[in-house]
Amino acid sequence: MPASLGERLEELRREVERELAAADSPEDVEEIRVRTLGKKGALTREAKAIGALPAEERPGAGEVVNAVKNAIEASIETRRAALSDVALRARLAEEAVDATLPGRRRGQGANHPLSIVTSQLLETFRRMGFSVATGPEIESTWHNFEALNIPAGHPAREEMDTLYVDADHVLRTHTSPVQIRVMESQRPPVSIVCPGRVFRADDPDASHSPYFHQIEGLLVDEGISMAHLKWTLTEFVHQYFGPEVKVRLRPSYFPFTEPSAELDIACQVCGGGGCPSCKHSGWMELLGCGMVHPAVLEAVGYDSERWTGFAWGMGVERVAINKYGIPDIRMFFENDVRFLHRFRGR
Ligand code: 2NL
Repeated sequence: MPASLGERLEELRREVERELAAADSPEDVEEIRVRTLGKKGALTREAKAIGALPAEERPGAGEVVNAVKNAIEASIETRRAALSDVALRARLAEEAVDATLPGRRRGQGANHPLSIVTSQLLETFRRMGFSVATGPEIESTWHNFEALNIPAGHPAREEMDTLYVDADHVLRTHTSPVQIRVMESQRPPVSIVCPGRVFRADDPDASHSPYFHQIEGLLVDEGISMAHLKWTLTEFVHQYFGPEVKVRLRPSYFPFTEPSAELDIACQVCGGGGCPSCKHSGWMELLGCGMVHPAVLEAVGYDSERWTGFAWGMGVERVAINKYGIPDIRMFFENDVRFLHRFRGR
């Protein structure tokens, strides 16, 4: 005797339950659903066969097929949810982070001593009314030399001293070209300070580096004399090094100033009494300065009969070496953290 519709459907339901129990991913469950409830599925085939039954048997058969279909759909849904949950838990376990682990410590930074000294010096000049100007490190020979009254053939232009980029460009040997650029771009009065890195063709040793830092200053106006130079730079020394620090000017020579001078201050190590660091003179050289040469003013288009000015240049490394007692200029550029950490919190 052939199995009844009810028996066949009950067998199908049990078969599906067994397969669902054996499934171990949501994809397996989907495959079972298509094979059972899809267009060509086993249950769909039984539902279609109802149409061929005698009219009085159809309602009963429809009810049985629907009941089994609902039961199978519910089982599939339950199994799919369970397996999705398992997949999610597995992923969460795999990607888990231990939020209680201590974080990685970041090393504490510090300002570089040259940055500290540069900002302190600039701040002092700012308070006295100077503006800060900067410019390029690669300069034309015009801005670096000619405009500064250093003609072709001058020894300072030799390749022994100057790093050439090409025939008419150099790595600037001072920050004076910044002042030339400012004067070219505006009429007097001018009062600026120019910080920056400069370059010389020097082999490094304890007191030489092929790059170092300068701050130059320039003031141009009507009626400016050596007296203004002396007062301004003395006031700067008193503000930066202390109100009692003695100052003296000695005659010197620069191609871009006339007259020119060196400014010395009382030795900061011994206070002026004499010690090995000032070679027992009681003085230390701080900067070079002078009245801007008329040829420089004319080179930027200023009338040197009407306008006069003074200028100065100082080495930032020298001030820092003095302030912190640093024995070797190369220490500024080695980036040894043990050296840099001395300046933490300053
Ligand atoms: C030094 C000497 C100096 C200047 C720099 C200057 C700039 C212009 C015109 C005239 Cl645009 N002068 N600068 C003047 C005198 C000395 O530096 O020993 N520096 C470390």
